[in-house]
Amino acid sequence: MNGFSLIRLVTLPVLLLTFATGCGNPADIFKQPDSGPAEQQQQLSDQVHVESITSTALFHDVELLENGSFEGQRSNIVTGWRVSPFPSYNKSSQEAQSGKLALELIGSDSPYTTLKQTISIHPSVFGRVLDAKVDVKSAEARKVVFSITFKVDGKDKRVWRENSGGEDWETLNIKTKVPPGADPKNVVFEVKLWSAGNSSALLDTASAVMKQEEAPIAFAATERIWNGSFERVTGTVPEEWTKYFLNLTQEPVGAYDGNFALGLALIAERTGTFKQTFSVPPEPGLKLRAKLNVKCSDVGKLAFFIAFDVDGQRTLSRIVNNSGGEDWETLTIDTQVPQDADPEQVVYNVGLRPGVEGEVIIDAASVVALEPGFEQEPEQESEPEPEPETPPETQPEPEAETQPESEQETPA
Ligand SMILES: [Ca+2]
Ligand SMILES: [Ca+2]
Repeated sequence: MNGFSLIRLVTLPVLLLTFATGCGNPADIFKQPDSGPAEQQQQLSDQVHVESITSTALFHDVELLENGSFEGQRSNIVTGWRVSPFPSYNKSSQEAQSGKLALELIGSDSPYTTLKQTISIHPSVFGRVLDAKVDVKSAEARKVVFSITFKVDGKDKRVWRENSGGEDWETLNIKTKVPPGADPKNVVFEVKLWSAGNSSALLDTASAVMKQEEAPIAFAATERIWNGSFERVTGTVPEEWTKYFLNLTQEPVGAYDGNFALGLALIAERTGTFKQTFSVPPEPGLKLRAKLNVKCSDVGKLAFFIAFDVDGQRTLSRIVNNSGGEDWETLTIDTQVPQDADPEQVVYNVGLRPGVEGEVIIDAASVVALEPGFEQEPEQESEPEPEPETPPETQPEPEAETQPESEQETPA
């Protein structure tokens, strides 16, 4: 698969150049005036290498996926893609967005049914923009997660989108810079369907191309928090989240977003915490907008903060709930990533203080990043500045870091 994609990438420009120059030997276009036969032979054998250096512009706007329209399907086998669990968790559909067929993913016994394809990008495009998209139709919101994963120093760097749900097709689009150091042969295009409930999703028109954009791109639409709507819960904890000294419940009534909100309840007379570690683009001066929607009748009992790791020291931006009403309250933190902060270790954290009495419900946890110059995008509403910081000694979180692992898995 990888090798095949690479060959496709490399041979296309060769053919284009051959055609454009109208000569039989594509190596001629690189020939120096004084080249002899031996040199020509060397150039022929180096042809692919030379091409890869001299015609990088042609690697833009070339489709990197195989069978992105899902037209190649037979007996539950969809050409070019891997579906798991396999077999029988996908089928053809005549309800196509492009061509004659779409692919229908069906929920399985596993938490997810997964469709993926590994693509190769050209090494010269590091730092440029990968533009990937797929059309999705799935009735329930946030059942489908579309992601692009880069491998950097053996670690996954993942960018994703969730579906909005409804009766119509929607396009999930990821536009992201290729991170420095990414393995060019191991970029994974993946669509996951959360299996819980009666789930299925139609997919069509998948695409991944490199764009020749070197200007900064807006990260605003890229959500940094995984499963921030708390729709996907395995056991008692939402996927990708960690809890300490809390009972969590999925609340099916009155969600702010999707089908569920999340209820938090203390299990001891001490601060309970709930958090997720996320990464941000390593851009100097990057600004973040973090949000959490809460219902908490006890004013000042719920703290929401974003924590950065700067040379081993924690730096916080923090806000507490202050409406105390029955309606949803949106807590917003606007902050800038500190210089020298570790971009891979930013923590989204919710703390619940001892003494809270009423019900506490949260939903729609979100962080988006804005590159400098993009903070005035028109779709942004203006938000009040967060309240001034209180001193670090009032932070509820540090002792929870040292709690035994088993606390995380304590069933409700
Ligand atoms: Ca199709
Ligand atoms: Ca939700």
